[in-house]
Amino acid sequence: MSIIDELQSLQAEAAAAIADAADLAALDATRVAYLGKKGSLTAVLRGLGALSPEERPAVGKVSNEVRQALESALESRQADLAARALESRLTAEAVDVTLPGRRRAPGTSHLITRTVDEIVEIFAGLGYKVAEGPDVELDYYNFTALNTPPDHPARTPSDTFYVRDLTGEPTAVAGESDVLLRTQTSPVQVRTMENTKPPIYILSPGKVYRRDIADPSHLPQFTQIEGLVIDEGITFGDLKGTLEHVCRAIFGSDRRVRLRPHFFPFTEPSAEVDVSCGVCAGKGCRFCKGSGWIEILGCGMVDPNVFGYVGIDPERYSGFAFGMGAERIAALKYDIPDLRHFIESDMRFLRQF
Ligand code: 2NM
Repeated sequence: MSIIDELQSLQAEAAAAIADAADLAALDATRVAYLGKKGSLTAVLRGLGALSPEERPAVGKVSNEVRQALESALESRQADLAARALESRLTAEAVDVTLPGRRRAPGTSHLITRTVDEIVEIFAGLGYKVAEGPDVELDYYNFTALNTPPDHPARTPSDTFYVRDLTGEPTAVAGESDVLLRTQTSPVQVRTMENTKPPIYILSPGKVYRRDIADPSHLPQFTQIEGLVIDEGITFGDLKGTLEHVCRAIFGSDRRVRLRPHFFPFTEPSAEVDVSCGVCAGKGCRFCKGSGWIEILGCGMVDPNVFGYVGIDPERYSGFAFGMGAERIAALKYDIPDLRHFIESDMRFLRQF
C-alpha cells in the first residue's frame, strides 16, 4: 500500500471515529489518537523524511490535506457536541417559572401568649397598665415586702429556686437579701408601689418559678397574671365587681363567680375565687369534681403592712390585688387536661388552638 493510500485510509478511519465520538471527552481522545504527538497521522508524517525528493511534494500535499480535513472535522464535531451538551444541561436545569410557589406556614402565637394578651386587653378596658420587672428577684421584693414571715414554708429552698454563685453559695446582696427566681409577679407590684404615687391600676403578667415537679396541674415555671389597684376609697366590693366582670369576659357572660375566705400573707382579708363550672353550669360533674365550681384565682385587700414597706399611707389609700395562673385559665377555657402540654411544644397539640 502506497503512503498516499495509507494516508487516505487513515483519513477515512479518523473521520468515522470523529463522527462516532459520543461526547467531548471521546472526541478529544480521538484527536490525540490521530493528531497527537504519538498519533497515527503524526507517525505517518514522520516517515516523510525517508521519501525520495520526487515523491515528497505529492505526499506532502496529501498529508496536509488530510491533516486539515481532520482538524476541520474535529472542530465542527466539537462545536456540535458542545452545543448538544449545553442543550441537555439547559433541559436538565430548566426551572418552570409557572409553577406555584411553596407557601410557608405562618407562625402563630402560643396559646398562653394569646391567653395573656386577651386578659391584658380586658383589663386595659378598665384602665389598667401593664407593669413588668425582673424574673431574677431579691428575696426582699418577693417575700419580705410582701409581709411573708421569715419562717414561711414558701421561703425554703425546697419551694423556691435560690440563685447561687460559682462557689455554690447562695448569692446575697448587701449581705441581707438573697437572690431568687420570683415565685409570683407581686414583686413587680411592690416595685411599682415604691416608685409610683397612687392611683395605681396595674396588671403584671410574667413567668414565675416554683420548685414543683411537673404534673397535670403543676409546672415548675408558669405564667402568672397579677393585678393591683391602689386608690382612695377602694373596697372589697370593688374587688368583687372587678373579678366578676373579668371572669365573665374570659369565660362567658353566663358564668357566676363566688369568693371563699382564704389566707395570703400580703392581703387581709383574702379570698379564693371560683367560677361556675362550664360543663355542668354549676350542677356538679366530673370536671368540677361534683362541686359545680372551679377555682381560678386568689385575691384580697392589700395588707397595711405591705403599705408600710413601700411608703403608702394606709389611712388615705386602700387597694386590692389578685393573681391567677394563665396556664390554668387556658386549661379550663379550652378543656386541656394536662398543663404539661403548654411546655412540651408538641405541634400536634399546639396546632389545635
Ligand atoms: C395573689 C393573691 C392575692 C397580690 C398582692 C400583691 C401586692 F403586691 F399588692 F401585695 N400583689 N399580688 C396577690 C394577692 C396575689 O395571687 C394568687
